[in-house]
Amino acid sequence: MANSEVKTRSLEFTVVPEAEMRTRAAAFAAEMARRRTVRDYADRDVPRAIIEDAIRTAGTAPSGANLQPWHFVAIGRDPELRRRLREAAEAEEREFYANRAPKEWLEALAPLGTDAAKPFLEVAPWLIAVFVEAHGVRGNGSVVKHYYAVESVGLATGLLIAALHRAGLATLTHTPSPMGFLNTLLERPSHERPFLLLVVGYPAEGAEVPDISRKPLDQIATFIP
Ligand code: IYR
Repeated sequence: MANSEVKTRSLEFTVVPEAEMRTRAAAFAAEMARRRTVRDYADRDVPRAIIEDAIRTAGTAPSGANLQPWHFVAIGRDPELRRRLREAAEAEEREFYANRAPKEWLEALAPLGTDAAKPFLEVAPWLIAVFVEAHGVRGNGSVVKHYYAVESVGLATGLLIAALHRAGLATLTHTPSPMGFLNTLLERPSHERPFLLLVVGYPAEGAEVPDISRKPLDQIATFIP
C-alpha cells in the first residue's frame, strides 16, 4: 500500500489448490450456463430472506471510489402496487412496440417473442427495482459526486442475478422505457435513476424459453498468451 495514511486491515484470502480451482471454475460456468431469462412465472412464494441475501451479494460489487451508488427496492406481493406498476409498464411498452421502437429494434427482438403484455409484474413473488444514485447526499444535505455510477450498478446487478440463480430462482431483466414511473410509484427521489426492474420467482409449470444460443468463447474472447 503506497499511501501510509490509508487505514488497512489484513486481506483474508484463501488460496485454492489448482485442481480444485479448475473444478470450481468449470462447475460455476456450467451452473451459470443454465441461467435463462424467464418470462413466465409461477405464483409460488419466495422467502424474503433469500431476496435479502441476494441484495447483500449485489452490495459487494466493486464501485467507483467505493461509493456504492445503488439502491434496491424489493417489492413483495402488495396487489395494488403491483397493479399500478404493471399498468404503467404496459402503457410504456404499448407505446414502445406500436410507435417508439424503430423497425430494426423490433426485428432484433423478434426471436425473443416479447410484446407489451407484462403479466409477470403481478404474478412473480418479488420484483427488485434497481436504481442508480446519480450522486450521493450527505447527512447535511450536501451532494457527493459519484464516479462510474452506471457501470457500478451494472456490476451489482450482474451479481444480483447470479446470486438469485445460484439460490435456485429465475429472473427477468425488464427494462420498460422510459422507467420514470418507478420513481413515482416507489417514491424514490429524482437523483435515483431507474436502472432496471428485476422479476424474481419460480418459472411457471412447463415454462418455455426461446431457443437461442450463446456465443462460444472464441467469439467473445481474445487471448494474448
Ligand atoms: N422493454 C421492452 C422491449 C425489450 C427490449 C429489449 I433490448 C429486450 O432485450 C427485451 C425487450 C420489453 O420489455 O418488452
